Amino acid sequence: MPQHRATAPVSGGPVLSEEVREALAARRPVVALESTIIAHGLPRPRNLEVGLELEELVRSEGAVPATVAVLDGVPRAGLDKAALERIAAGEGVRKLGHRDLAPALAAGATGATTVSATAFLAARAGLRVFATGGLGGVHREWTLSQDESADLSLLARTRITVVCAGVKSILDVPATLQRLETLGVGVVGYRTKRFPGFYLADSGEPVDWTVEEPEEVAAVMAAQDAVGGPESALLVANPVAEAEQLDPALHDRVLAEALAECRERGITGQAVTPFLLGFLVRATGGASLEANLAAVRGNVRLGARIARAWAARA
Ligand code: PSU
Ligand code: MN
Repeated sequence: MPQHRATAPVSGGPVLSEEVREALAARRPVVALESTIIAHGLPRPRNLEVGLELEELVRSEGAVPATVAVLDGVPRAGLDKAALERIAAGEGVRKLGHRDLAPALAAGATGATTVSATAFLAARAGLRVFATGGLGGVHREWTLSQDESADLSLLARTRITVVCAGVKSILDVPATLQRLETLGVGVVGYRTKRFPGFYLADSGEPVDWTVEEPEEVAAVMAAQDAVGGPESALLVANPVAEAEQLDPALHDRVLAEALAECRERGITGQAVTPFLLGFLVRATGGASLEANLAAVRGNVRLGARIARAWAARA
């Protein structure tokens, strides 16, 4: 594998590793990966293994991985192993949404990028496909907290395809789908008519559009560009296999406990999502982690296939 030597940023975008830069220049398939899931979404030390595994998974599907993060105030797409290790170590690694990028850059900070920051930086670099686990969205009790992830509004104004297992089930899924509609973010189910529920194959909500193959996703992407209008994203909702999902009864019981504990402890803001995910891992004896990983792996594999189909059209 070539060493990921950094090259100069392209018109203010993130600094690209040599591997990513060469792939983009040659119009070979590239898949953006986020780093918040590594730094704040998964327990250590498993998270580093997962970060490396996801990159290998992209390569095994014939695409180049571009993990996005900010290191010492420099936004990067394509991390070397040392950078990934720093993100996974978590010490002093901030959680960076899109709005946090400028302060982080100015302060020379190191941080993991959420979906909103990753999608923004990836699009800036000219990447079109991004794979993650579950998106952020509208939190339950939104009427009290007004907590809605910045992922949604950023995706309303960023031309990128995000492969996800729906939105995290800790959220208010119907409200999040409604917001995506209002914001004009396209959603297609991959081989499903049901919107996936992150740890679960089915959130209980329908999707309006279904595609069966990566080439069909690429066709939707091309049509998005052809039809014009606001530069919004496309969500490809890819369910975890039913055999690998979390037991739905266990999910519902433990989630209720997690939400109650979060409320009791007065946890708010950026800390909510990592707290709930961590609680679920502990309370399910690791079963939620396995379902989470299965979902992410499936998304990364599909992301690579979509990136290949997209590159084949160019
Ligand atoms: N999906 C996962 N694990 C995660 C996240 C998503 O499987 O940790 C992260 C993503 O980075 C997403 C963020 O953008 O959680 C949402 O955080 P918030 O609700 O604070 O916006
Ligand atoms: Mn939030």
